[in-house]
Amino acid sequence: MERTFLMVKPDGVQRNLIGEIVARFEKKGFQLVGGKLMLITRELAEQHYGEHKERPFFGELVDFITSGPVFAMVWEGENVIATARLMMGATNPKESAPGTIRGDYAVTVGKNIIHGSDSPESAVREIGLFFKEEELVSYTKLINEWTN
Ligand code: FUP
Repeated sequence: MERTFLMVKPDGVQRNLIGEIVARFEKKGFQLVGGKLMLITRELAEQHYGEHKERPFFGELVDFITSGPVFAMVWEGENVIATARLMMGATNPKESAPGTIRGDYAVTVGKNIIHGSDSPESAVREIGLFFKEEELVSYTKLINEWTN
């Protein structure tokens, strides 16, 4: 079953959106297999956002993501990587549709509430950066017979 890494960023935690975001993915029919509230070190932030190292906003991005607690999660389900990206909305909230998480709750690209892996390769890399294998729990839910 496909897995993705999702994270409520410091702005989402401060704005009390953890529950709302978890609820959206649960109600959609995806399954939470790992989750924790944590502080990100600068080292982890620089690894996580390594692909943006040369971008002008890299420093601000690292400052922001390390500025307060985040809620890191692993979710499982059919096509969860692409579907979670759709549910998040476009990176820039100026372009994210109403009904998406960023479309409903975010205004600026710098503070856009949620991160989600953008490909199967990123998902594996990011899950490995944030979680140990023993922190992830696979289990069967009977309700999946109604959604899958
Ligand atoms: P996403 O995968 O949607 O999180 O978007 P990106 O990987 O392109 O960008 C990662 C983060 O960098 C975004 F969440 C916000 C930040 N960013 C900026 O601050 N300015 C930009 O111009 C682009 C991205």
